[in-house]
Amino acid sequence: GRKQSLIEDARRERSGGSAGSPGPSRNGDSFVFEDKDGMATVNVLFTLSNEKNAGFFKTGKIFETFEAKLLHIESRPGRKSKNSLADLEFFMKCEVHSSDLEVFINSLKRVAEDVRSVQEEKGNFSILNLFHIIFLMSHVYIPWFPRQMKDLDRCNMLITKFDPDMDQDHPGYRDLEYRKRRAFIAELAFRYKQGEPLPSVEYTAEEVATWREVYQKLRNIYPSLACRQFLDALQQLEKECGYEEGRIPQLKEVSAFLKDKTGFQLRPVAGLLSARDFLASLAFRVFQCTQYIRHSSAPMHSPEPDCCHELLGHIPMLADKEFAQFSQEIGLASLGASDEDIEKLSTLYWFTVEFGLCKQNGAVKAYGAGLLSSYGELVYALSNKPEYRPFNPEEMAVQPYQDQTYQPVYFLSESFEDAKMKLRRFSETIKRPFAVRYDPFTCSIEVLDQP
Ligand code: HBI
Ligand code: NLE
Ligand code: FE
Repeated sequence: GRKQSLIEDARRERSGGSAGSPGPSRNGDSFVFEDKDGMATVNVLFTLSNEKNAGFFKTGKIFETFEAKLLHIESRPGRKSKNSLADLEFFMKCEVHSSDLEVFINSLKRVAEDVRSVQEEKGNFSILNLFHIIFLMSHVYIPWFPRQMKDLDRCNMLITKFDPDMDQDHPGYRDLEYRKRRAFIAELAFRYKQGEPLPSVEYTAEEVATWREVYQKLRNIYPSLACRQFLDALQQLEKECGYEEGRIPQLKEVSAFLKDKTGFQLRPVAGLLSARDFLASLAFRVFQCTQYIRHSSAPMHSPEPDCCHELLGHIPMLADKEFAQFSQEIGLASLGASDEDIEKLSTLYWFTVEFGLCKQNGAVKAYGAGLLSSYGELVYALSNKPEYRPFNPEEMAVQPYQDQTYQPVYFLSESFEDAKMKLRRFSETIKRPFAVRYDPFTCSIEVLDQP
């Protein structure tokens, strides 16, 4: 039955026949049962030997990475030894994306011995002790990460820090009107699905007045304190994108502007996101933007992001090619990283993208968005009060930071080029059992076997 049709299929394929049609086929060395929707079911058989006992952990990682669905698992003592768990032969039936199949099998070959894909396997297999599997797998958990742009709809884990409904110190805590407004704007973000047109907000006169105050004060000091890339982009935004003190720009128009400049695009977010979700979207050149504005009683500094911070701090910098690439690289390094490494990357992000300083023509200038959107901290950071340290990712990644008020220490880079190079070198030290690459044609992440 099945075997016969497999042989027939292989023959047909060789003569250039029914390639791609559903049903069993041979893909390289693998026997595959292809589904219609790009998924393939494959039976793999492999041995994990004594010395490579850690192989089982790694096998689990590979399954996680490729989002392989385990449909069936059995084990039996391996051929070499008959007595221990350490030398086991496994039989697994699993479902993977057809396009990943080859890399999937190759990855298994790196951690296991005698990897074969078989049509069916009979023998004295037994179902492996479930607790044993759970125990082994629990050591190798690779966090889920988005692989396609639409997966960003799942990157929505909010942090309740600085929330006006929860935090008694928030300037809006006692202002029910403000909290209602925040809830309304948050709802727009909750409903948003990737690819939809960005929601517009009709800002009230009070909100525009806050924007005006922030814009005017900052606009005056930018020429002497902001870096060249920022000033260039701001000028373009004022000319081409309606940036002015009398009106809060809409995400929709700003996103279109950025798309043309660096391919970055925006999506609305309800508030502070988990570092993992926030960084992951950068891998796709997607920037998650809040749309509400800070409370009118504290325009010169806010510990949380708001539209002043996004529009004045981040957007001009994201219009710079060099900086856009720098941001995406932090994002790519974060995909599937351990919690520990996410913490390091988000600290790096903090001291660069948010609070970075750089030298330009012998003077110190700001490129960090957290500085460029806070009049109070921008003036402070470029005064002689804070401490400056040279750009050094190893040191920056573990430097404790301040997220309530001004930073006690800032890191000063020689240039963006230099920062990018050092960051790239640092991300190479972050170990993952796979590599990732962004495919700009499909806007998706390719997971690659480590070279
Ligand atoms: N969430 N919405 C939003 N905006 C940010 O700028 C932001 C975030 N979450 C985490 C974060 N920034 C940084 O502190 C880094 O941890 C990535
Ligand atoms: N402190 C910044 C501001 O007031 O605009 C916001 C920082 C968000 C991380
Ligand atoms: Fe920010």
